[in-house]
Amino acid sequence: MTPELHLAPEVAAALHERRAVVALESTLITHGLPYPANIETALAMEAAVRETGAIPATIAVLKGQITVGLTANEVERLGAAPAGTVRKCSRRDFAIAVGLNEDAATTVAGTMIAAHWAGIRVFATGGIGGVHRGHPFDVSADLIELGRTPVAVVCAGAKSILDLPLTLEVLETQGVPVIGLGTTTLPAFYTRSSGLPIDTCVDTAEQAASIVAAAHRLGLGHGLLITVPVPAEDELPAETAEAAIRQATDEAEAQGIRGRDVTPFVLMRVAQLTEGQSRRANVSLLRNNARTGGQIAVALQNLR
Ligand code: PSU
Ligand code: MN
Repeated sequence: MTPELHLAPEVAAALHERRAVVALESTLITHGLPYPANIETALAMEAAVRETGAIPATIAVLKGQITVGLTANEVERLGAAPAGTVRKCSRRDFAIAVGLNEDAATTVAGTMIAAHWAGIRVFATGGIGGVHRGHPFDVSADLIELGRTPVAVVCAGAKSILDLPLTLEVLETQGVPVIGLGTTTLPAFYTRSSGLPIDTCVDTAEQAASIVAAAHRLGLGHGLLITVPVPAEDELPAETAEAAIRQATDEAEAQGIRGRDVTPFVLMRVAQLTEGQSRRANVSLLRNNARTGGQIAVALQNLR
């Protein structure tokens, strides 16, 4: 195990006792949601995991230590940091953040890596990165990580700020099964369906866990994407989401926003443009995914 890995005592004990643990990411705290909703939502996700009987482990790099299981104070410290001061940590960033003793917030890719080092098999978040519209070479490292790190990522699909058909193509190339829990199509974050078919649909957390367990037995080394639509009562009208996304991506283009800054910029603009509407959907799906991740992690332990 990497010497820079620090497990919170509760997480270490839970893993030792083979209890269910769910990883949670920190980029949604520093780059995905505004203060103070970011802190409230991160803590609400932890509470939702606990309600299922699983233990939450929010992951970040704190002063160069890869920390699995942040305290509430640590979540607040990251969440209150001024925008742009905390590094977004994907695979390529670990060496920099650790080498320079930085605070850094782990993306889906970064969180998968640290979860795998710690021995955590289930991770819940909102949406994954993907292939950017109009920029088919801007492929999120999340997709490549899903192909090479055996962690199940529970999410509400991806926002249609991305090219969702191309995103599914890359997942196929990387050998990542895309599973719908209660859906036959890829959810599009704010809206329940993108209309794009995925690999299989299961109805229960137990069935999802059975697929995750099979993936581990087979040992092919890939991750899994388990997609869950936003709860129907909090879904955003598709036209509202689409109009905001179109405007935000056009602005990003016009302002020459590039690389790692594209996703945070577009997320921020969409939230501004749809005001309270997107916020409700966002918080609702995050809690729902955390709860679902907890149920899958518990079912996975019960299979052992
Ligand atoms: N999509 C969201 N909210 C987020 C992110 C994506 O709806 O907070 C974050 C996740 O941490 C994801 C990262 O891993 O953005 C992807 O960034 P990029 O496209 O630069 O790989
Ligand atoms: Mn990118």
